[in-house]
Amino acid sequence: MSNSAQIGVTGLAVMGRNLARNFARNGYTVALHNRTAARTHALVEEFGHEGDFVATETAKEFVEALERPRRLMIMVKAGEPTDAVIQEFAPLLEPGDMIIDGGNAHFEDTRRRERDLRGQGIHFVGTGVSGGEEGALNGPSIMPGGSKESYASLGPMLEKISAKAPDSSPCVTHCGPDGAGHFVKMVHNGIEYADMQLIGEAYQLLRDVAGYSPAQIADIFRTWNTGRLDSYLIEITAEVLSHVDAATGKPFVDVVQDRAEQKGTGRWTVQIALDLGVPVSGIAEAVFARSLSGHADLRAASRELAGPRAKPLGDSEAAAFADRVEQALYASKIVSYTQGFHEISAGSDQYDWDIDLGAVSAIWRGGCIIRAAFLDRIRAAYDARPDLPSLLSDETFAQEIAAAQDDWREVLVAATRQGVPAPGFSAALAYYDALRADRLPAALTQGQRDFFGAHTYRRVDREGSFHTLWGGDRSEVEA
Ligand code: NBP
Repeated sequence: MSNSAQIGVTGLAVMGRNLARNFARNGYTVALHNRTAARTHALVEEFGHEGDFVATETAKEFVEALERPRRLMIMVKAGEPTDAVIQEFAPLLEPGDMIIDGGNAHFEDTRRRERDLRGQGIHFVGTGVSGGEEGALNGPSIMPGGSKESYASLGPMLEKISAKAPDSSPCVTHCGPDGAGHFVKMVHNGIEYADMQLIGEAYQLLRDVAGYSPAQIADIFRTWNTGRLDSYLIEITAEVLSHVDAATGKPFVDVVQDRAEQKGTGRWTVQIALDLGVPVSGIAEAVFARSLSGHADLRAASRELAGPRAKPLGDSEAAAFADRVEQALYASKIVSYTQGFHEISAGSDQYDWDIDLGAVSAIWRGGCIIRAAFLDRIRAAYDARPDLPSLLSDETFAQEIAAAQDDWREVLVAATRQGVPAPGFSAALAYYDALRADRLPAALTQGQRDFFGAHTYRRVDREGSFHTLWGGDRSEVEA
């Protein structure tokens, strides 16, 4: 068994097991290890015929099964388990070996682990993996960070097991050093939250304002999926909406409790955006909408508050409204990607990662949850102009938003009048209008800050910082 495996996977729950099978199906010899050995044996028993596996029970056996330099992939629960596994294996490794963490780690943890292991000559490769269980088996979108040397050794293997975009290119790119891969994965998940929230709002508007049934809305989504909104999430939304609960005969969506859960990467995206000073309001609204949905007691206590209840439109108006909702959804989606890419760009500047935004959009075209035809256009925008200040500065996107905006505004008017919450659509439009505003009330905010805290302000007509003597004669002094 010794030194024969090109890669080893430790942590063989759903993700690790499927990634290990994916490597084996692609012709690699895969060493297997799991804290509880039963999982390792179950994998070999069930799927051993799919390729070359080397089952191991101890850390020593596992490490010895790997060819040098060793490639050891960790697929355990993110957080302390990852540190525990690193502590178990690192002493057995040698300079040049690689530890690849494919879990959903916080990028700051990845930076710390990379730093700690660098001293020992071990390459720590924090790697985002998206696509869930099915993607892990048949081709995920892969976002590795870590050193260039590690990518030279690992890249070809990751390219082989990754999803392929519609133009057949592999959905993997070296995102940048240390935590870059996990940072990109985090923002991917933040964008996923925003996409799901916007789709949810479109559904609710079509249901409450237009008066369509879930089955009719499923058909509308299917039609949208043949156009510019073509994406995995729109496709599965139609599936979910057309599903009927076998026990009650009701639409499935009506028998599920309306409380959305979250694991944390969306929240991290917003927390980090706050630290970086990047306005990701659409992603934040998506995270808050999930939190709000979970406050069952608060919602029950507030249900009788005054306000309109939506009255569904007639058939002819409903169809026109649905077209408007498509425009609002598309425009809001452009804004949430704009915000997500802004965050990646800010993270890249802050940590010196030099992330190629066009390459990132290209690897999200297959395998991952946000895969969408639209990402081709984002890539084209960044390829044409790598220093694009914002996606909204791209002429094509700007024109599309210009064409959508009247409908977008009308949809929000209808939502507001009828009391249907649309925080994602509304945050996206507010962001758009704030960016295009000649003047923002931030001037007044600075005035207030100077009044109560002598925080100073800058003038539009001269350089320098100034303070007004608010408590005195209100003359201005240079600060
Ligand atoms: P889980 O996140 O449920 O983790 C289970 C695995 O962690 C098992 O192999 C378990 O070993 C191992 N483990 C734990 Br728990 N504590 C350990 C410890 N102290 N030492 C060693 N091993 C330990 O598995 P998953 O859903 O397959 O996800 C794996 C990673 O992939 C996670 O980081 C997750 O965030 C990430 N991810 C998941 C998805 C998804 O769709 N599920 C998508 C993308 C990324 P045991 O068998 O002995 O209990």
